[in-house]
Amino acid sequence: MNREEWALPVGTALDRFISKHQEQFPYATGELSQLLRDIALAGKIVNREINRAGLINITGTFGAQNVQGEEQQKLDVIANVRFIRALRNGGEVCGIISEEEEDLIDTEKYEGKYVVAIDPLDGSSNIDVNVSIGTIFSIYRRLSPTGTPVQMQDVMQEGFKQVAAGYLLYSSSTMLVYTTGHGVNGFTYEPSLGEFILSHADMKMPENASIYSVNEGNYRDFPKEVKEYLEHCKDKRYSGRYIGSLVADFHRNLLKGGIYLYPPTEKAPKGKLRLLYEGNALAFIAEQAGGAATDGENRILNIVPEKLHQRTPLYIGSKSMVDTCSQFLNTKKLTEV
Ligand code: AHM
Ligand code: MG
Repeated sequence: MNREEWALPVGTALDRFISKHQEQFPYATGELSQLLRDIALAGKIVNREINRAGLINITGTFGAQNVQGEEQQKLDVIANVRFIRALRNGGEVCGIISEEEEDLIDTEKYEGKYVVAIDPLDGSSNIDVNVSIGTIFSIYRRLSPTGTPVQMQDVMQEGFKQVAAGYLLYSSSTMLVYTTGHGVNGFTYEPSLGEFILSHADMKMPENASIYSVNEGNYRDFPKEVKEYLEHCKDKRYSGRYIGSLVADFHRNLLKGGIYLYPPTEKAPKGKLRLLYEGNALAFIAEQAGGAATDGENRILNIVPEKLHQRTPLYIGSKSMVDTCSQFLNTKKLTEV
């Protein structure tokens, strides 16, 4: 069946959409479908916590730091616990890596065929100020045999091996956007029904656009080639839009077209964002929607991970904007700053 034949109308509930898509794979056992349902359910729970955040005094820092030495917010901790619990209880996942956890988590569900990488609450600096935040996830098929404990090799796979990836955006409405490698679909949460409903079918990132999204406060620390590209954006009179929540900035650019940049800086010579929790999932979605993602030299999805919490520079968005940016970056090889 081609994509048109199984396309479902806007208004279809997520559950039905997942089941219908499963039917196009004759040997599918339903485990990936169940895993996606588990993630959606955990997303609903986290969404509820986020909506109550201001009321029940659960915002603010938790008094701990995550493995990157950043302050953990209470909601970061809550989201981390909720997603890990949902994934562990579901039974389809033998291992989990999380931006908020130092090590690989063995779920002890040895029959689970999948591993998940997750950033449970992205954009944490925006939690306390009621600005959009998100959850990002990547799903890989394990490499080690089922029936045995998860191995490090299972989670250290290149991004192009993802079987599914997506994000939840907690914003003016809550959305789940995901791909299984057959296009990108977006579902809006209808709170009175407790359902995600297909609202954005077969999403395509506009090929060219005029939004650039970067923390320009870091401008002086950017490599010369990045500064030149940003000058080009200004010469073109592009609009600058930066929320400071990667999911929200990415989502806007997915709908309207644009480029998001997190270049290396003096403080963070590999950039700030993480390859396994942020870069790979969004790169997979971007490519599936016709966009592109690079670290300045390599396609993000081709990078072989070396460390769980590895960081990467990220240039992601509309294809022709990322291509132009890459041309600027590669006029000379990126100078280390
Ligand atoms: P987090 O996962 O700790 O929230 O950090 C990632 C966030 C991204 O959502 C966002 O795009 C970026 O960090 C903002 O960083 P900065 O404040 O340096 O611009
Ligand atoms: Mg993050």
